[in-house]
Formats: sequence, C-alpha cells, structure tokens
Amino acid sequence: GTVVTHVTVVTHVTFVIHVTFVSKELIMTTTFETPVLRTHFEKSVAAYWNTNQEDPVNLRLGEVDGLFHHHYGVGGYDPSVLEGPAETRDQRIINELHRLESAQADLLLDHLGPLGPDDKVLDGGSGRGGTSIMANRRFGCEADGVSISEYQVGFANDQAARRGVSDKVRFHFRNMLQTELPTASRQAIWTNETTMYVDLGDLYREFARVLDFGGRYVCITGCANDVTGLRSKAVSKINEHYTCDIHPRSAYFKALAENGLVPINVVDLTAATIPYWQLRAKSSVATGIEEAFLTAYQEGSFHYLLIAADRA
Ligand code: GPP
Ligand code: MG
Repeated sequence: GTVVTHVTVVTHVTFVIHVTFVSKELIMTTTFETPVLRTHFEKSVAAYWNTNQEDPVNLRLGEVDGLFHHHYGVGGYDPSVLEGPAETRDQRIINELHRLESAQADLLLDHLGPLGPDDKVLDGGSGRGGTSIMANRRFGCEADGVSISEYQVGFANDQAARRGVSDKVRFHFRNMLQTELPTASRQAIWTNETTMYVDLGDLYREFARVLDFGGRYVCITGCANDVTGLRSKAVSKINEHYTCDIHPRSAYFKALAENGLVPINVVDLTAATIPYWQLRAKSSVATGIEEAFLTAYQEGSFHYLLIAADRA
C-alpha cells in the first residue's frame, strides 16, 4: 500500500500519536515522549533539591576549592583541627570535611579508570557537578551528568564554565533512568550516592544499554543489611530526611546480575566513613542527620559500599 497521509496529534505534551493511512487502513503508532519527572516520588525528590539552595553543609565545603559535592567522606580526620585557635576552628573543620568528601570521589575514580581523553563517561545523578569535574581533571575524558533538579544542572554547568571545561563536561536536566545517550556510547558510568532514588532494575537496564562492552560501572551507596532484618529506625530516619528509599544490599547484586553487569570489586567503606560523621556531628554545619548515620552504621543495619562492575 501507499502512504496517503500522515497526521501528528500532540496530546498533553506527554505523548505523540502518529496517524498514518496506508491504502484504506488506519495505522496508529504512539511514541511516548516521557517527561523528565514522571512520578509523584520523582517530583518530590526534584523539589527537595530545587529548593535546598541554602545548604551550608554543601556550599561552605564547596567554597574551599570550588568542587561542590553531594556525597559523604571517607578516611580518618586529623584530630588537630578540633584544637588550636578558636577563631579558625570552624574553618579548619570545614576544610577537613571537604578533604574527606574529595577523598571519597577520588576513591570512586580509582575504581573507574584507567580512562583517557577519548573516553566518555556518565555521572548518574550529578548534583552540583564535583565528581564529573574531578573525572575530567584526572582522565581528560568527556563527562555528561544527568540530574532531575534543574537548579543543580544550572549550578553544575556554571561550575564547568568557570573552569573552562564546558566543551568536555556537560550537565543535563534528564532522568538517569532515561539518559537519551546513544547505546554503547560510554566507557564508564558511576552513581555517587544516588541509587536510593530509583528502581535498580530500571537503572541498570539503562546503564547496560549506554555502557560499551567491557565498560566499567562504579557505585558508592548506603544500603540496608539483609542479615539484620533490613530497615531499622535509623535507616527510616535517613529515608525520611532525604526523601529517598534505601535499598537492601542484595538488591544491588540482583539488579546488576540481571543486566549483564558483573561485579569485580566490592569494598565495605562503613568503617572508613564513620570518622567523617563523627567530625560532621561536631561541626557548625551539622544538619541533624548525623546521629542517624552513626547509629545505623554502628548497629550494623546499614553499610556504606563501593561496588565496581563490568559490562559483559
Ligand atoms: C548526600 O547528599 C547524599 C544523599 C542525599 C543520598 C542519600 C545517601 C545515603 C548514603 C543514604 P548531600 O551532600 O546533599 O547531603 P547533606 O546535605 O546532608 O550533606
Ligand atoms: Mg553533603
């Protein structure tokens, strides 16, 4: 048959119906143009990050050297920051917290490489851009970050512009469950404390699509302990505080395996992150969630984990 006519009907801006007449038959195909924010949950997560713009715990740390993070820290802190002249004590603690957060991002990148200037990476839930900027600085690679917060995307692109790396580091208002990046186009992907906002099956299906064969995925996350009965009171407090939904440890390995992502390294960072929370609890930028993290980690209901996996 021959195509007689072709009509495009746009309804509600969420999907497009193509109506094609072939001979006398009517053929209708529906192309879903999924919006970035699809569910009530995603809308409330985006609202949290769009309105949380005066957050000294992240802004004051970022101002130390212009790397703005939305994750926690690893490694022992220097106890001398708590002593010495009172008038500079606050800034010494801020500097030290920032050093531990940057050490966490460096550790993530250690598991991501080796990468070079011809490689392309994806930052799933890129926040204010810190880890992407560090990846480009270390490897010279191209980095695309996606976030469902338009405020964060704007902030992160501004940081890339200030550093003169906008040609290689770009942030997009997109959902990491639907990145719009070409299939097999990335040599590496990471999520730095962002997987508690999404369904892991949906996430790893998309990452398996976008990752090149042999590409590396690195995840740093907090997860609930299957062995001790999952969600404790302290873990529930963390979920409530951040509007997130912490997954059990087992859910990661199940979703990775189901999507051709094969773990090569699993590092339990729980002991390494406790000093960060102890110092943060003593700082002027404590937010009130410190005790819940310390309780959850110390009682063993919650782990801070790094998982590295290869796309097979
Ligand atoms: C830190 O972001 C990370 C999250 C909110 C995700 C939850 C992480 C878990 C391990 C459960 P942030 O740096 O914006 O947090 P804060 O403002 O408290 O420093
Ligand atoms: Mg923070």
